[in-house]
Amino acid sequence: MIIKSAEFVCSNTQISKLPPPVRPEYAFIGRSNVGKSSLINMLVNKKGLAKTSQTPGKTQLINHFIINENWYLVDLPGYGYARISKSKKEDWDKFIRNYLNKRESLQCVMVLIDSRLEPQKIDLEFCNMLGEKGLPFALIFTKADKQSTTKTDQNVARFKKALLATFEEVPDIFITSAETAVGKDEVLSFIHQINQHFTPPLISPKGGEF
Ligand SMILES: Nc1nc2c(ncn2[C@@H]2O[C@H](COP(=O)(O)OP(=O)(O)OP(=O)(O)O)[C@@H](O)[C@H]2O)c(=O)[nH]1
Ligand SMILES: [Mg+2]
Repeated sequence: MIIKSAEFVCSNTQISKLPPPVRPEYAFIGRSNVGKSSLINMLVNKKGLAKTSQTPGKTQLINHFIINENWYLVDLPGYGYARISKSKKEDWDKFIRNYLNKRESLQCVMVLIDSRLEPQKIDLEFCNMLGEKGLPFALIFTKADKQSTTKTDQNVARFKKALLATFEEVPDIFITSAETAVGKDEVLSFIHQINQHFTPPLISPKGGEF
């Protein structure tokens, strides 16, 4: 898929204020600092579109970006940031769960996993929660430039194995790097495939191509 345009639309904490659910949407989620915002920028060739930082906890709202005037990428705050107050954590849980439960146009949750790490309990729990809700998800391993392919493959294999303790099959898996753009074509063509099958609701979006 060729990216012709990518624009910021809005930031929200309230589901009621999100754009109308008339276009296919893909949410990027994962631990704080895993590289969600960087991956979005890499996919759409626009450094600085989603705000990134070396300090975890940078993204704090539900951020919608419209791509090719016809589908949304959504940047979400990360989970598992230790230096966050209990009440903030509860707020996070509430509004992310609410978003995941209620967003009709959400086509696939893209769960980002740090490819340098062995399977982390918090990531497996998050995947299990999605599985219990019946929400489609894909796994995106990030920061693959930071170590050898062998090491990445080992961690991916371990994660798959851990998932198979609770799932019958593993979801689609992508290995990516925001630095080298590894995995870009694969992720975009995955999204493109799903976009092709999106059935617009009664109000159809104006113009544009998927
Ligand atoms: N080497 C390398 N660094 C990366 C990659 N992706 C992200 N980073 C770095 O990791 C740090 C965190 O990246 P972000 O994209 O802000 O991470 P995030 O998941 O959006 O973080 P929060 O919004 O805080 O949850 C930044 O310093 C990025 O430059 C990657 O693929 N390779
Ligand atoms: Mg971010």
